Amino acid sequence: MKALLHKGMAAAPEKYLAHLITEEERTHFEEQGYLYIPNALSTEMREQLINAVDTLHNNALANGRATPGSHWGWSDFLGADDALLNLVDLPTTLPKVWGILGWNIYLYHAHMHVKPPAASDAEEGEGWLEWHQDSGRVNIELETNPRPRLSLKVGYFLTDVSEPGRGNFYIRPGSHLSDMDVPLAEIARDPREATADDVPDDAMPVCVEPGTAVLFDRRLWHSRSPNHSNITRKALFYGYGYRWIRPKDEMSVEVLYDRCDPIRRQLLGAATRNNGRYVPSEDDVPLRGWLIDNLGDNPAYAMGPRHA
Ligand SMILES: O=C(O)CCC(=O)C(=O)O
Repeated sequence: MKALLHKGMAAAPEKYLAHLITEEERTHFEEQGYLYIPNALSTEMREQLINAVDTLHNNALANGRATPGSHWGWSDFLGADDALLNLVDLPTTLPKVWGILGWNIYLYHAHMHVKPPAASDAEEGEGWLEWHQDSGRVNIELETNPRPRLSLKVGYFLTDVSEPGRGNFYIRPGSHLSDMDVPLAEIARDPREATADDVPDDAMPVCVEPGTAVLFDRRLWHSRSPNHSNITRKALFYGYGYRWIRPKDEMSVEVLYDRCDPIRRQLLGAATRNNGRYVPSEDDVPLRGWLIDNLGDNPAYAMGPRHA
């Protein structure tokens, strides 16, 4: 059965307009590098998302791509379940994303993580992810200081991480503005699960209720931490960047285009031509048209008074 065409933002602008970024939120994000959005997911959405994550994880366990009791991460899942696809233009978070980055954006990266309770024989401190800024060689090859933002991620916490020790996401507030050493000698690296006994003094666990979204600047130094609870932590991360940034994951999204509205297609990376990512036509960036229709004739208004 062919899936129904998603009606999209044009059908319900008020749902998005209710969540425009406030000046207080913008200031917090600019200064601290992150922003909490409580209740970004309804209970029903959260349950659907947990179901979708569990199904993919169980498939991976069945075919040997995941190991029982071990951390598992996965990408290229947007077509697997509508609940996962619907996060691409979620009314509670997308207005904050365009409010920070503007309208020439798309989803360049998405990954999910399932982190079970640590094994009883786990070493002290095992289960940290190496502290990192996102985007690998971007942090080596860009010459300015601080490095530019370029992208941000929205983390959705599906399970209860309201207390530390539950495999929490960790951040160093404000660290996005101070460049720190990156391993210049290496060709490249993605952060690895590791034993880390040197948690920085300014590190903070992100303790949030299930259904909270956390926006963070890609430059914010961050990590994942050991899970000493009896709750398996489940989280999703959606990365938005400018349309001229290349995708970071395998993303089989073109097959979804014919059931998406134009804005969702933009957010999934559609372009009229390659140059349309750098020099967009109206058809490349329907999000801009939506902002003009709903917020006034200058779409930069969507980013707030500083841009007006
Ligand atoms: O799973 C986590 O808490 C960390 C995720 C992360 O490091 C990332 O999105 O780059």
